[in-house]
Amino acid sequence: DSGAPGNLAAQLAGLAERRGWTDRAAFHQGHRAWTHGEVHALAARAATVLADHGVRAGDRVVLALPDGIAWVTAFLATARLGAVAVLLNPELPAADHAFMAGDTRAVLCLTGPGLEDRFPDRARLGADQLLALTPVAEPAAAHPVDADTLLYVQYTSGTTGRPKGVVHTHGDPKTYHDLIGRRLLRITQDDVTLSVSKLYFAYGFGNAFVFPLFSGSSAVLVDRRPTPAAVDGLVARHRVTLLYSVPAAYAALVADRGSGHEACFASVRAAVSAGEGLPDGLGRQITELLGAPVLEQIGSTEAGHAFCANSFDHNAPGTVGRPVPGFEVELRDRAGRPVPDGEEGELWVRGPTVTPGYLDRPEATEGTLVRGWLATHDRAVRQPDGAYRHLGRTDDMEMVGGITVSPLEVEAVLRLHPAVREVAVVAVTDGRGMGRLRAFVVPVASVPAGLADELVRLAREHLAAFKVPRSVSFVPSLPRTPTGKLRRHLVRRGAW
Ligand code: 3SK
Repeated sequence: DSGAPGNLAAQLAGLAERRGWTDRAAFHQGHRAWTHGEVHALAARAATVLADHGVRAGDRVVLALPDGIAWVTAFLATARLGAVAVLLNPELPAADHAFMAGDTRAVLCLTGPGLEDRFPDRARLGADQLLALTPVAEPAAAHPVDADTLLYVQYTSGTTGRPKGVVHTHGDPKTYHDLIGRRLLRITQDDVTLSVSKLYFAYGFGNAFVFPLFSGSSAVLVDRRPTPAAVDGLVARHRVTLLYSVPAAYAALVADRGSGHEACFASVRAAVSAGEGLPDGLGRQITELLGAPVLEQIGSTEAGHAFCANSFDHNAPGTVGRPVPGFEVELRDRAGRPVPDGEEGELWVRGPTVTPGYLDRPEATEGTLVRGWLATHDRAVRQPDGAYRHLGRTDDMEMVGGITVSPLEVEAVLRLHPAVREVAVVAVTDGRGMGRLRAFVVPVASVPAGLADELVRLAREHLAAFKVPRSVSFVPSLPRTPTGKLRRHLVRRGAW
């Protein structure tokens, strides 16, 4: 591997060797643990299995897998070959998977349990098969690449509702770790991570894959989103020190308090929150429950990981913190002029891990990346201490449970129902301060009995679970501009 120092898989295997981490646990799943040495040895052999299935440097390989050792092995094996991993949410509907496999021209699709019939027109390999073939394969040499060679693609929804592939390079993960894992979170080999956010998502990828492998620490992997009771059990069993989650999951954990589980959180030294803003008061409740500081941060798929973050040195509750060292952040008005402290503006970011662009979408790239600055489409205000208070999104996208949802996509599905004349889908805040999707529907005539249930069923048939509206309200009209454009901000506020 010494001939391929830029290759992430080779870099990590070399690091584990040099630092003496090979016998230390890297990942825990169920009742098993894999050491750093085992993980890199598995990946080197799995690379040969992928090569036997036709994967070459530069090829795209879909990973539609739940979190687990197969995901880790598949990612590192793909990286080792110099191929590009396409990280997909395994819970997406078949049509989304087909679109993304086609968009990336994937040569091989690695599928998890229950997804055997996905990607019918492409070469496929099940996670179980990959793990069964790996021990008998020879280890593959790492393919030489540069720091700016593409390593992985993650999908993000665009304002048009059509997902776009965001690319990142072999050099990016080390930078996430140097700037955030090591410097801000002070991760050492003794840490144990639990991330409620999954590995296919930028936040989970950094937390539970990159940081443990670069620090010699370990992560607990869970193949589904854990319930509060499961989080309690995992924290206690593995003596988790770093908990990464999103506000909705923290709220559920807090709601579960009093069930006698508080003592199991004694090992936790920090609770990191991202994905959407923490509602007022929730941060304090989390600290009371866990006995640890809550460090809120904000990032994006395009930035790779967090670009603003609170840290042990500077933790300003109610804010997403200061710019991560190495990142520049500017607040601009709609005309692109800088706005002064205390005034609301749009967040623009420049930094070492910002994506070079969207896969095969030069126009979308030009609209989002302007002279090296990334338009995040977030609204924020800068405080005198340099920390940013997040005020929401500038565009029409909605945030639910830390995931961006295109309301246009949901509306398009609901409009398929013949009783729907117009529809607007927005995130409304529930009693616990969490964003939930609600559909406002103008019916064609009077509302037939059972229409709300039928619409939710329709959405379930066509969309991923997190895009299904939680409630439906029937209204006589929707607020529109004179040119017929929906005034979505008024729908959100219920003010028309
Ligand atoms: O969603 C976020 O705010 C986030 C935070 C940290 C890393 C990555 C992401 C997407």
